Amino acid sequence: MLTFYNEQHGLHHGRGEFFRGAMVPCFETPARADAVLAELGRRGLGRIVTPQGVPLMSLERIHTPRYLHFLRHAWSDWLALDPANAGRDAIASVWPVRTLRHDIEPDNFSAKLGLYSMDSGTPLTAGTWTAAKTGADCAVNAAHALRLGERASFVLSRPPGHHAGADFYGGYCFLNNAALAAQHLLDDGAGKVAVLDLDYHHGNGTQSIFYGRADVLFISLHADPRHEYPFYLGHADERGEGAGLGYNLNLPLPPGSGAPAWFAALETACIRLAGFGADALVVSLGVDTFAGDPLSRFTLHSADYLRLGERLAYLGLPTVFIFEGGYAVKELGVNVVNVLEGFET
Ligand code: SP5
Ligand code: ZN
Repeated sequence: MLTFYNEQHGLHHGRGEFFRGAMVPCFETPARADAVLAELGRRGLGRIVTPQGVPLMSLERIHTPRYLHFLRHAWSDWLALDPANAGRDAIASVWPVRTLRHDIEPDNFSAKLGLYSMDSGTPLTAGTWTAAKTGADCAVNAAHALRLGERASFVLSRPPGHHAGADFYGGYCFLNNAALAAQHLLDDGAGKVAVLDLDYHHGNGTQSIFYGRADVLFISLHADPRHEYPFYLGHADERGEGAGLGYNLNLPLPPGSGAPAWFAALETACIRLAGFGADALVVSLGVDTFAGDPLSRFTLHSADYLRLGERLAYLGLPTVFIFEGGYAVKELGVNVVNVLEGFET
């Protein structure tokens, strides 16, 4: 297994996120990726490499030029509003809900923040663009490695990606690494690619990006959005649209679900995957399904992640693993590396 490690991930470190009207420390911290890197080293699981930078054109395969332009210039625009903003993260305070227009980008930067974001829990910081871009480099490089003959690769990066859509950020995510990897596999010659999203939260960004397409099958196992973030997407009746009808499968589970229910849903996912006949697989690997996760309410245990890796290997597909959520920092390394080790053995 080849790991593409984002050495710049620490440049994205939010000071806090809004939660029930208060600023609380960010759950999505640099310590998360550090913990996984340390465990990879302890277990000696394959080589760790640095990605080559990819052109912005590769990012435009998934994200709109307008959104990429916003993200790239966001921090300097934020500073231009008020020099004192250097000591504060950028968070939106107004959003264009139903009946308000999305087609005109406002000049006001706070209004731009609202146009391009979906929540107040995702601070944009001085190093966000650099960290996210290097993460995207990792994703495209990891996809390319499969074409060069690797059976599997792992993107060890943060911020995560699966909540980010073509032109918005949220849920701690800015650039959709899983979508970038899937698109690169197709651009490299794969005919069909499957994305399996195992994060506790529904991968609304990835779903929305591929919703109208039949060349990418999106499957997500997650907590029922009636109760959990991202709340407004991820229901079982979302099956795709147009040419993409039948190529989106959501398997929501009630909060509190444990390994038996979760692995049963995984079997449903694997059956659909087998029927699809993908040339390659992208796994959005969130381990916030862990019993000890501070944000989440599933109850998987560390040993379950070994079993998960073994089940994924049995699909027999070239696979890119992408690190997404997981906030129990102490057990994070073991849980993530257990999946990778289960896959390798
Ligand atoms: C990638 C990923 O896992 N994103 C998740 C974003 C979730 N954001 C909402 C967090 C709500 C905070 N809830 C705190 C509960 C403390 N018990
Ligand atoms: Zn999550």
